[in-house]
Amino acid sequence: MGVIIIDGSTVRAFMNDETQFKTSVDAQFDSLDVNNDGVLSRSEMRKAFESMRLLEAHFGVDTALPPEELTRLYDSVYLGFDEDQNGTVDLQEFRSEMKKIMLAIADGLGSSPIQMAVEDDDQSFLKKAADLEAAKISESS
Ligand SMILES: [Ca+2]
Ligand SMILES: [Ca+2]
Repeated sequence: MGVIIIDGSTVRAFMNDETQFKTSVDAQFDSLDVNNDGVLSRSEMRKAFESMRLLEAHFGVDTALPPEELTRLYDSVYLGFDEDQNGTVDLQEFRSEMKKIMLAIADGLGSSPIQMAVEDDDQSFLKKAADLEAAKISESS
């Protein structure tokens, strides 16, 4: 358990490293695809939102919302991912929407850093972005 500090440029640096970003997104997709059918269902995605904490970070959502409102919110986010509206989210859709969301997070953060508490085994993108930045800083010093 530790605290990381991230701002818009942390997130952007992470995304500009294409290989790194793609690898992370693809790994996330694989781990979310619990039944290994190559697409993400609504319930698989719901777990994703919860574990990635995207809702809090991106939408400023209080997760103490009533369950039915949370479900409505998850549904609308899911529809955002499911570009061709065929009821499942494939890798291509997942990649492109994650990119949009991460960019929106970067814009939202701007130059005012936020602190985030993370577990050591946290696999969220924000944690990875912070790790990448930390690695770059120690390389250059
Ligand atoms: Ca699946
Ligand atoms: Ca789809």
